Amino acid sequence: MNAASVSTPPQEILLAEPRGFCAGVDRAIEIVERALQKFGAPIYVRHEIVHNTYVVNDLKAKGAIFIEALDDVPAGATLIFSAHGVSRAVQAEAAARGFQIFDATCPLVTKVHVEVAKLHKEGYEFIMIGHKGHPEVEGTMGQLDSGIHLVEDVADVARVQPAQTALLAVVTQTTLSVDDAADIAAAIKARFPNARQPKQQDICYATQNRQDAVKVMSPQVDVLIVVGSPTSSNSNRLAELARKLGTESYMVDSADELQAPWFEGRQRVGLTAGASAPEILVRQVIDRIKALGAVSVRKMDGIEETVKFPLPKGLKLHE
Ligand code: 0CG
Ligand code: SF4
Repeated sequence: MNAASVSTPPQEILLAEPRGFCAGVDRAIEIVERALQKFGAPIYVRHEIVHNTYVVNDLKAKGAIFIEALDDVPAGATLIFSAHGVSRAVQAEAAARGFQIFDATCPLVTKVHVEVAKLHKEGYEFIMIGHKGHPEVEGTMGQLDSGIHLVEDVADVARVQPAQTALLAVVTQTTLSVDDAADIAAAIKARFPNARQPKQQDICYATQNRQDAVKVMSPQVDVLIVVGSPTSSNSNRLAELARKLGTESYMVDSADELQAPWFEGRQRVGLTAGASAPEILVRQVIDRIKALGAVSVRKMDGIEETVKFPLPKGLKLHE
């Protein structure tokens, strides 16, 4: 970078397509909103409904109470499970306590739960590719009492010790790096050639599409901004992917976190958002980058998402 370019303001913002809310997040937020309208505050939500600070604060202001332990939910309350899903133990405990329950688990996460239960009945043991401690991993692994082994990377594959290898199936978290998951799946196949891979990738369409858009955009920009909260797996993967492709990248929870030096001498700024990050934050980020000197915004071409999931029963206002 020469001295002249250091003072050049960013000229153009390139907007990734698709970006932001997926169908599972839309549905999960709608479930909380409707429960608040229909039953009134407070509505209890187990874990952040989706991993986004703005969304959680907005729902808190409307009367949602976010908890981790069911002990913190009073008798007779309405309880919503987050989009990431819950274990069988949490489901059973919530039912035993008699809460009115609405399940905002994304149908694409539920699909993995159903597959695990079905193959378990057939005698399968599982290797799950995912991030330890992530609520979706806890929920999916918690579909069974035992027999699911977590691998986080290729090195873990060498260490995993299934009780048998004749009936072994691979499942994954929905929001992983597509490329890392493929490498880990290949290592599993090399060590356990019989292991059954998911029929269709467990990684969801939204994760795949947002990563594909970053792959197209990265070589065309000098820096990539990802709107997303630190707890959001799929958002983190977008910034990480850009960096792997050699593009400087920063993830921000809101426009306030943007730093002027990131844009100095950068002609093109890429902008995307994780599946849990609302468009209002993207607009605020655009305004801030414009205030720092960007003059235009250009939307990239990308595939249009039309996926929509139905709401659970019992949430229509006049039902
Ligand atoms: O990406 P993860 O799984 O951490 O979840 P987030 O809430 O950010 O987004 C989609 C969902 C559920
Ligand atoms: Fe569902 Fe994928 Fe969205 Fe998660 S990121 S809520 S799995 S569509």
